[in-house]
Amino acid sequence: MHETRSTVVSVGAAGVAGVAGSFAVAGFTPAFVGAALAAVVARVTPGVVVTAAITTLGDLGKLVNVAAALALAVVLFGALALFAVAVARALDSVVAAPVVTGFGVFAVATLVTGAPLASLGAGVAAGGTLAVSQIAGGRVTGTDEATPEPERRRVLASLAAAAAAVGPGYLLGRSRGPDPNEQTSVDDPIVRRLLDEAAGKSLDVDGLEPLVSDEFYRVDISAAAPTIDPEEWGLTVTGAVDESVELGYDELTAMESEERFATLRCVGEPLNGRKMDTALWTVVPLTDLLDRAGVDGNCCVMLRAADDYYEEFPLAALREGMLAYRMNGEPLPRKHGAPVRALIPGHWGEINVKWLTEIEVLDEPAEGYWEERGWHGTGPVNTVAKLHAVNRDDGVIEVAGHAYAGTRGVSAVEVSTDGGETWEEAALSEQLPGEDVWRQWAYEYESPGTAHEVVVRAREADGTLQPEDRTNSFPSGPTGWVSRELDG
Ligand SMILES: Nc1nc2c(c(=O)[nH]1)N[C@H]1C(S)=C(S)[C@@H](COP(=O)(O)O)O[C@H]1N2
Ligand SMILES: [Mo]
Repeated sequence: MHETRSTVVSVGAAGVAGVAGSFAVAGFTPAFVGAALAAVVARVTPGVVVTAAITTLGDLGKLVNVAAALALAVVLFGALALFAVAVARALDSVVAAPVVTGFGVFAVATLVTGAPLASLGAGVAAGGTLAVSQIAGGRVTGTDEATPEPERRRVLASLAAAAAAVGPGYLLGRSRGPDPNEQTSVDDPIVRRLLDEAAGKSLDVDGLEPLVSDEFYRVDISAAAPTIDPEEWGLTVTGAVDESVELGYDELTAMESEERFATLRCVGEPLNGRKMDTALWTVVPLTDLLDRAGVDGNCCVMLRAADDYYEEFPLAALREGMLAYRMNGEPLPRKHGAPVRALIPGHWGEINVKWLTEIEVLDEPAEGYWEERGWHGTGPVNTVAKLHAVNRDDGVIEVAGHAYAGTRGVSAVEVSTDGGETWEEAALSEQLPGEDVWRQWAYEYESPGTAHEVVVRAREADGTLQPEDRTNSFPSGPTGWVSRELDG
């Protein structure tokens, strides 16, 4: 079947409008067809490719993922529109093409997202765009020999209709983006005092993040964070327990809580990377809940989340774990797992499961999401001293960074300015309360006037020196001393 250019443009426009209609209603949430497809694409992409994307592209990988998903959504909806045009020709019907497009897009979007309301937006926008282009073209079935004028009109009308859907659709969807939670800060004097303490203990070094991170990194398997109404949220403890228990949000927040400083670090980050941050979390320890369920056996647990993420690790680690529902005095932001996430002291970020919904106690080990993709990120973090700030003032060089050793604690950071020949102790920020929190270090020295290599290494609380041998982040997290070549 020969397709005129105007047909291709109009079905393409319908595809674009469909995606825009979905975004208009859903915003960037899992109900948006682009986000849902991005999650599907990420999940079916082989582990080696995902790992290569993480280690080489970093956050750009996410962008590529979303771009691919958007293209896929447009092609999918466009193909549906093309099919609808063919049906309309066969039926020789005026209304068939937009109607079949609308229903088809609605049905497929609902199938992909499980969200009929946002999918309705997709269907209406796609069907509407096709209707506009058909009316403008002055024909419906497209079987006639194309004459230049209606052809042109049809192309222009299609583009205009798609633009009319994309512009307002984008604005509407974006307005749904902001996290309503993020504005409502809780005025708690204990939180205030602890945050002030952290600010006071932070070293005053240009270009060095304070002890409580200004911006907390983010790692997600899905492009769009789930949106969970706290009133609808529930956590179940299931599996090898005497009795399954369920916990609601009001019940959780009525329990006795603690304020805890804790650092998280991603196993997939480069040695001197930026995926390590600290916050003050409002938490409820998990022990009571586990006791209530009556845990049998002593093996492991699988934590499951609303984004279909799952991670398995030893029960012993979970016994030290907590449920966190506030971050720096504000309700846990959506992107960090609202309404409730797990915090497992001293362990790699990946088992700190966000949007937590289920704790299943297992009799036998199993593999989590990242372990199925080759990672070994369920254990304790590696010790690291990072070098992020270099300041120069009149022949004096100041280097600084953060050091973290999980619950083993950091007692010293040592700096070499001659490539590891000789070592000096850096100044350390005072320890914040809590045993799972990083420290800052800073060191000033007279510039040698020539190029030189600065190396940093941390010591744990018991004096253990951070291992020197370099390994990549894959599969068990990066190891080795950070070093940097500096000019004189
Ligand atoms: N449900 C869920 N939890 C998750 C993830 C995820 O993709 N989904 N990512 C994990 C990883 S790999 C890390 S490093 C931390 C990061 O937490 P943050 O995004 O709050 O910094 O969350 C972990 N918890
Ligand atoms: Mo991670």
